[in-house]
Amino acid sequence: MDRTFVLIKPDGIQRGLAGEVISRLEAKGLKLVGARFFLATEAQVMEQYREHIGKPFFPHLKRYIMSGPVLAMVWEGKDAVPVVRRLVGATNPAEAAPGTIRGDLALDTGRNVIHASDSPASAAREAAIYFAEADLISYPRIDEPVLYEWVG
Ligand code: IDP
Ligand code: MG
Repeated sequence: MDRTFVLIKPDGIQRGLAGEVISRLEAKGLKLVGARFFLATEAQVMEQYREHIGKPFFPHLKRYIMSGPVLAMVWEGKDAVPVVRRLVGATNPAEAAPGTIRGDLALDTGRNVIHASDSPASAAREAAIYFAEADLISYPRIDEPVLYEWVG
């Protein structure tokens, strides 16, 4: 089964959208396997967004992600990485499709509620910034026999 890394950014927490975001991922059938609520450190943000270091928006991005508590999670399911990226929507919420998290819940690229990994390799690297392997819990969800054609 595939895993992806998701982080509800400080604007999502401040706006009380954590429950809405979690509900959407749960309702899709994805399984929560790890969660932590905390203030991200500069080192963590630099590692999470290392491909953006040096870009003009990076200082703003770093300040934004460190501006308040975040909720980091790992979600598991078939094709979890591309499925969650599609649920999240385009980086610029003004262009994100209606029905997506950013398309429905945000307006500004610099305040777009949620991060989700863009590849399985990124997901593994990003999850390891915030979670030890022992923090991620493998367990059956009771709906799996009906959620997947090949189970049961
Ligand atoms: P993604 O979050 O959809 O993967 P990335 O291009 O990886 O988008 O950018 C990471 C994050 O950096 C974005 O989600 C957004 O918060 C911020 N960001 C990206 N481009 C801009 C920009 O042009 N202005 C302000 N913030 C930006
Ligand atoms: Mg990205």
